[in-house]
Amino acid sequence: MGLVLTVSAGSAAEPANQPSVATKITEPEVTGEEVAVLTSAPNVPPPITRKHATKVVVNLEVKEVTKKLADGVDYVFWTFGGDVPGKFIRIREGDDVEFHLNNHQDNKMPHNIDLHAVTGPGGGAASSFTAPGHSSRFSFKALNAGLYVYHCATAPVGMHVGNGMYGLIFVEPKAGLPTVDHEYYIMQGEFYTSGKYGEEGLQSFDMIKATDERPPYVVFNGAVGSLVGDNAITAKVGENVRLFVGNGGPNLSSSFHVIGEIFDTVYGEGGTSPTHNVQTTVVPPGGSAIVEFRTEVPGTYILVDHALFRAFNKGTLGMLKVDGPANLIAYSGKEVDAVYLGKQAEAGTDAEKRVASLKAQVAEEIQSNPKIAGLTKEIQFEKGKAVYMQTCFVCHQVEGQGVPGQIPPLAKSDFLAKLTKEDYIRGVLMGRTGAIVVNGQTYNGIMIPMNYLSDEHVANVLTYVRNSFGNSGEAVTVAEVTRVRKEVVPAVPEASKYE
Ligand code: HEC
Ligand SMILES: [Cu+2]
Repeated sequence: MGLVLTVSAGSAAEPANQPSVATKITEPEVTGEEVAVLTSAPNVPPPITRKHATKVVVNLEVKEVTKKLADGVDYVFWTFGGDVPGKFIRIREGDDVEFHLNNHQDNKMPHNIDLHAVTGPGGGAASSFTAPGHSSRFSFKALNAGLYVYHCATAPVGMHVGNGMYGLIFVEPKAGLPTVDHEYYIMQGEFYTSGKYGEEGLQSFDMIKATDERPPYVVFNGAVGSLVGDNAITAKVGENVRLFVGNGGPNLSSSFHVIGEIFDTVYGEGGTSPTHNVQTTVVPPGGSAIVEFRTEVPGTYILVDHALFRAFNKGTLGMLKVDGPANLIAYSGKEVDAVYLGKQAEAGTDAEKRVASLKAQVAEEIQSNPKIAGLTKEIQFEKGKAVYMQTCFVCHQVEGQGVPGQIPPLAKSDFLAKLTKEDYIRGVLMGRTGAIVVNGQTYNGIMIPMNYLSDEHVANVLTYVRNSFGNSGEAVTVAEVTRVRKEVVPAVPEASKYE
């Protein structure tokens, strides 16, 4: 049977280790019974309108699933309900919760759950340890209102959490929260993949990177791009938006910020006292915040972890699209632009879809057709564009036009036209210095070596550059880059290798 919540029969002065008398809390106002509505991010279950406590049955299933972490990158996520973050649970202060944790029979690992909304040792963990194909039940009373994280607490705990085992449970205060037009669920977490950011294929969990706190990915809602483009959350001008923000970690604190918005209200740390007029709110691993704002100006608002390399290079970037008439009193400018967004702007628009549709075409043509070479080049081109928008555009600019007197153009560059493929590749791997003349102008700058890019990234970006901005040329293959890299990066001398 389920656990009976115990309270100490004595007063607060009672010694902590004295055995307490088990007493079932039966509050007269707990009436009725219902099954909790659970939602996947970014959706939130509807506000609770009942004015009394009830018994709430929560059925949560643990599933180990292979899903997309980024374009071309898969990962085996361990989840509460099939997605990262886990299902959003919404109950009311004073409710009696009967919790059922089901561990799907196809799973390989035992799991459990620690809900920070539970008062009691382990937050439910000890009572919910469940082997694959089994189910556990325990009960608790929602004593404190607030927004709480839940997570798996099975050893190695960091690994279970690092694989995606976290979510939010909101214990709605008795008086409820003010009514808003939209509520969304956003939860940050890092992923410690064996490969670098963007390295394609199925990635495994890297324990050393996790211990060193060096995640290749830091994302909202379990994947790069989960809140970008068609997946963006939305609102209309003049509406009130509430975000339930959590952080699963396992290691990094989030500096949660919405570019172009000020939070009118923040319930800091997921508690119940509101603060006002906040720019950035800290959400620690295992913590949360509720943020609210009214949208005044139409456009795209970017949700970030303001530790900005995470946002622009590791994936912690989402979008809120606000529709409606311009509000020239509040703001008179243009929409957030591609230069701010870089690669993410592309991910949010067409590049990803183009790659998918081109790949599908390749699969169709593969049998017989010489068109394959052309399609492969197009795929490289689209992928290379993403690399360009992340790496090269800062200097050479979005249209390859360069910066007068400082950065040479790539657009219709006569210098570029004379380079061999090897020269191109060497330029990216080793950097460039010394005076060069491009389209009649002399430039004498420094281009940093970008040898941290993978062979595939270099091949793709050069294929893109050689076929954009008025240039045309053959594709650069991965094999060519691998060969040049061997020449320019001398092999490690035998003596200095670790034994
Ligand atoms: C930090 C700024 C910076 C970044 C980032 C950068 N470049 Fe450059 N690039 C330069 C500068 C400066 C030069 C001129 C170097 C010189 O004067 O010798 C240059 C020169 C070049 C040239 C030869 C000149 C021309 O206009 O045809 C090519 C080709 C080129 N870069 C390609 C790339 C590619 C591809 C990337 C991205 C993988 C990239 N660059 C990233 C600054 C940059
Ligand atoms: Cu687990």
